[in-house]
Parts: sequence; structure tokens; C-alpha cells
Amino acid sequence: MKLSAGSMTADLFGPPPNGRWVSEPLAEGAAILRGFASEEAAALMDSLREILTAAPFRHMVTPGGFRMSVAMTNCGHAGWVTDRAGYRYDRLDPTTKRPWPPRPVSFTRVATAAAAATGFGGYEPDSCLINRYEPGARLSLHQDRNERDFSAPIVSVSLGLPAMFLFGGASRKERPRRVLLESGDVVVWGGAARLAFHGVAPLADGDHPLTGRHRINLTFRKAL
Ligand code: MD3
Ligand code: FE
Repeated sequence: MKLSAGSMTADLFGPPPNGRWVSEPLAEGAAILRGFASEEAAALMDSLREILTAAPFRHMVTPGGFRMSVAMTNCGHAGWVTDRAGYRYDRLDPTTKRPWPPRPVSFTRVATAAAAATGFGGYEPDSCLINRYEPGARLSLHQDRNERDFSAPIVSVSLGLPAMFLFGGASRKERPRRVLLESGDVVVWGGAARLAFHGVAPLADGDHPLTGRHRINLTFRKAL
């Protein structure tokens, strides 16, 4: 199905890579695929552990000098980084001065299948930002505008503890909607939603069989 206004007014059931999922329209260009990655979640976490041996999570610093409460790393051809010099994509991990680890096949399969299921065939992201939330960690309202091409969607995969996602509008003034994202949920953000303000409320404490006291979020981007 193509993501255009009115085309996804009811819940839709579709063929997953395996298992079952349900699609909820969220906004023009955005859809939540509830449980789309549930069957793959353990395999994604196994792949993540390998990435972390080469590129561990780290708390980056914003241009304003604040340590981010969300710990981050990346895989793929480019990684999102921030430091006192600004936000950017870098082909090298600033910590190791080496390229980011390659993107695991399990990551690619989920991202391209989710994009295709929402009308974005031929999705070829070159970057995957990996966020780790601990209880209390949050992401304040922002836009993702460091990518070269806004016509490609961002695909996000939630794993582990649930989080309250804040989905705003084109302006910071619009009061964000609150959407709970749970383990296995995949969201495809394209069209007008691609430049919407968004954030994550402070993570509630909990214990998840897959991630313990953490939430992991993978975001696939076409950055270069
Ligand atoms: C809506 N991450 O890394 S993922 C980020 O849960 C980020 O870790 C959040 O925002 C997280 O930049 C949200 C969902 C997401 C990602 C990018 C978007 C939603 C988006 C870009 C535009 C609109
Ligand atoms: Fe974002």
C-alpha cells in the first residue's frame, strides 16, 4: 500500500518477513507496523552484540556541551555523531578512527521489508544509528535534518523496554502526540512526517527479557 492520505484509515494486516503484524496509520507518510520485527528481535540483538565489540555505546556531547542521556553507536557506511563541533554523519567512528562496523544482514532485511510494506520499494539506507536508553534517558524534541536526501524515509525499530514516543508537527509549537512504542514495533517515517518534530519521554524503569533495563532503537537512514 502507498502511504497517502486516506489510504490507510483502518488497521491493515500484511505478510511479514515471518510472523504477524498490524499496520496503524500515524500521520501523512508515517505508519507503525506493530510487531513487525518481533520474530527477528532476538537475532537483531545477537547482531548488535557483535557491532558493540567494535563500536561500543558511548554518550556523545551536544554542540552546546551537554552529555546525551541516550548512549549511541552506529553501523553501516556512515554514522551520526555529535560533539562540540556540531551534528554530522561521519564515515569513521571518532572513538576508534575506524569505519563503523558493517550493517548486519538481519538489520537490512527488516528495514527493507518494512519500507517495502509501506510503499517505499528499493529502500537503500546507508546509515544505522543505534540508540540505547536506560531508565530516565530521554530525547528532547528535534528534527532529523542532517541527511542529504529527505525523500527517503527513516525506518525505526524498537527493542526491549517500551517508550513513550512524542510525535509533533512541522513546527516546534505543535503539541506532540504520545505514542507508546514497544519491542518489535517498526515505524516508517516518510513523506511529510519525515521532517516532523519528535522526541522520546524519559524511559520508565523495567526489566525486559531481551534487553534487561534498556530500550534499544535502530534508525535506518539515507544520510550520504
Ligand atoms: C520522525 N530516535 O535517533 S525513532 C533519533 O526512539 C530519534 O530513539 C528516537 O529520534 C528513538 O533521531 C525515535 C523514530 C523516529 C526517527 C526519526 C524520525 C521518528 C522520526 C524522523 C522524522 C520523524
Ligand atoms: Fe530523531
